[in-house]
Order: sequence, then structure tokens, then C-alpha cells
Amino acid sequence: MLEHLKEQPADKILSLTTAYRADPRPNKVDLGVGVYKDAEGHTPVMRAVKEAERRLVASQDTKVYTALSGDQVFIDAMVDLVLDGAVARGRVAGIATPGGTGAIRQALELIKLAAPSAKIWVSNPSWPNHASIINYLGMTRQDYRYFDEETRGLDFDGMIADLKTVAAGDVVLLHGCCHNPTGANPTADQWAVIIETVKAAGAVPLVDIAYQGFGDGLDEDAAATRAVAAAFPECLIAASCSKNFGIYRERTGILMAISDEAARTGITQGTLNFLNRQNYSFPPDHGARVVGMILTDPALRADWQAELEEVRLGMLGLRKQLADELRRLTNSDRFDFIAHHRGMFSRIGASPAQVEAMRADDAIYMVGDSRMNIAGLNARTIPLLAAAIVKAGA
Ligand code: PLP
Ligand code: TYF
Repeated sequence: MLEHLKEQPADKILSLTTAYRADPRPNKVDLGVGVYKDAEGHTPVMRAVKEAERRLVASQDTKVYTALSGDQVFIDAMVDLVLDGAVARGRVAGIATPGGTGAIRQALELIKLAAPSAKIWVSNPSWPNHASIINYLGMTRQDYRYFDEETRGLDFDGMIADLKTVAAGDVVLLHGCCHNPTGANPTADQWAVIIETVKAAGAVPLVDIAYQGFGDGLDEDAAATRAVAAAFPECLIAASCSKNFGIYRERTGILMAISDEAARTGITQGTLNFLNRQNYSFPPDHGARVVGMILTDPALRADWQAELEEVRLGMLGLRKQLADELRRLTNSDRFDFIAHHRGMFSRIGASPAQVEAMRADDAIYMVGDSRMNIAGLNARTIPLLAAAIVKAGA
């Protein structure tokens, strides 16, 4: 049997980490995988997470199975965090999932059950796992334009022109905030047009929100997701807790499925529970319980929000410093887009050869499409990166 297996394509983001670790150069800079790092390059456990874990260890008196849908405290708290009452709670079904990836996988499985021939529209570019999972499930994918290579901002006209060709019953995958890999995001006014266009097409939105709190703030980053949820009769939302709670390896996420009327929520919820059972029975619990504890305890929640805000403002500061340094070196404003992008990433628009030159000559590791993780920078490395970008001719 196993002799029939072929080599599978490696994840280009994850394999970059392996190459970085093997590089002996002391001044190397890791701008690859999307993990938050402080100025020392360390990814700390957040204070509120540590405290919730301490309390959990002290108080948890059983490890018996949780519900198929996961911990209800977590689900209710996450529905609140993401949607904040944008739709009637009775229309929202939810399951805990292994990370945001698990939520996307379950969303696609749900679509496959309900509408197997629906086409899934994905931004070009997008997080590579989107296309990979859609293809793996044998579903049909189509790209919509998203990034303007010239301005390195959103190609809004291209995006809307493509979304106008979406067929009724198709699914449009949207990044709720902090677009990965580009860092370019629609304004609130542009979101209104996107919503109107997708709605006129009769399509169903699937929102992937993996960086709430990393862009403009917790509520600001959820505003588009809330507007989408409020505007459509049906909507799917895949949310990740990996980044904003810093619990990457705990595999914590949620899939919400919003039905057009509360009377349908029972069947929708039952189907989500069924999908959890088919794939792994019960979702991971530890991270979900920690998140539930933090969000429902006012003091823990306040401390979490304060630390998340420090992280967010730190990344914004790095963006500004890098844009300023590039402005100084080039005597132009053509890299100002870095300060306008939001989230962990910016695609700077360098060619694969230029990205490779920066790796070979300057030990700077960014993804081949010229996506860099802003959190991988600090005051010492910003001038090195800016000089390398200019030297590479990007
Ligand atoms: N969606 C996007 C756009 C992402 O960048 C990520 C990666 O962090 C995820 C979803 C899912 O992440 P995880 O499965 O680690 O929660
Ligand atoms: O885009 C990133 O870097 C993060 C982390 O298979 C990640 O989303 C990367 C690849 C992957 C899972 C997570």
C-alpha cells in the first residue's frame, strides 16, 4: 500500500524555518513563519494565559470527555468576542476546532455536505493552506484579484470586477482582517461594496479571522466580520486563537455557522457536531478552556487585552520605523505602504530572485513571494533589512 505514496509538496513557509535554523550566520533575520516575536526574538506565553493555566491546573478535577462541540463557555465567549451581538445568538451554531486551520477544514467539509458543487472563491494571493485544503477535498476553487503589484495595496477594482462574476450558491472566502500574505486590507467603505457585491451575487461568505487584535484593535479588526455576518442570511466564520492568545501549539479555534433563521440552528449545530465526530470526535480542550477563562474573568481579560495591545502597537511601531528608514534611503515614499499595511505581514513586492539575493547575501529570510513577518524585526535589524531591500533593487 505505502509504495503508492508520492512525495507531497512541502509547506514553503514552514520549510523556510528549517533553512533559517541551519544557517550559521550570526546576523541572520527570520521574517518567515507567522509567529509573534518580541524584540529578543522570543515568543512568550501571555501573562493571562499563564495565570489561567495555573488556575486550571489547580481546579480541574477531571479530564473526562467534553461535548462534541467543545467547551460551551469557550464557544459563547468567542461568539461574543468575534460577533459582539451583530446577529441574534440563536442563529449561531459553533464548534471548537483544532486551531483556525481546523475551523477552515470543517467549514469546507460543511460546504461539501450542503453544496458539493459550490465553487470556493479565494483571494489571489491567499494563505497557501486555503487552496491546499480546497484541492485536497476535491472542491472547486477560483481566484479573485486582490493585490495591486504596483501600489502594493488592495486591487479593489479588480476584486469587485471578479466578485461580480460569482454565481449564486458559490462561497467567497474573505480574510476578516490583517490579510495574509499581503497586509493590504479594504477600508470600511470598500467592505460595504464587497458585501453588496457578494450579496447581489447570491453567494455565501466564509470569513477567516486569524489575527483579531493584531491590526487596529480587537473591535476594529472584527468590524468587517460583524458587518458581513449582519448583512447575509447565512455566513460561516472560522476564527483562530493561535495568534491573539499566543497559544499556537494548543490548537484552538472555532467554526461558527450562522443560519438564516434560528429554527434551522439545531440542524446546523448537529451537523457541526457530526463533522467533529467524523474527524476526531472531541476537539482539543486545554487552549479552549484557557481562552474561555480569560474572556469571562474581567481581570484576566483586561490583562490579556493590555498585553495584546502592546503587541499590536509594537508591530505598528516597527512598520513605521521600517517605512521611515526606506524613505530615508530611497528619498521616496514608495515604501510607505509598509506603514499602511496591517497585521503581521507585508508583501513588499520583491521578485523571487530579489528575495533569494537577500537570503544569500544578507541572511534575511522572507517567504518567496516577498512576504515578511513584521514581528521578526527589531531596532537593530530594521536598518539591515532596509539596506538589503534597496541593495536587492526591490
Ligand atoms: N488563517 C490564516 C489566514 C492564517 O494565517 C492562519 C495561520 O495562522 C490560520 C488561518 C490558522 O492558524 P491556526 O490553525 O494555527 O490557528
Ligand atoms: O502564514 C503563516 O505563517 C501562519 C502560520 O501550514 C502557519 O499562518 C504557516 C503554515 C502552516 C500553518 C500555519
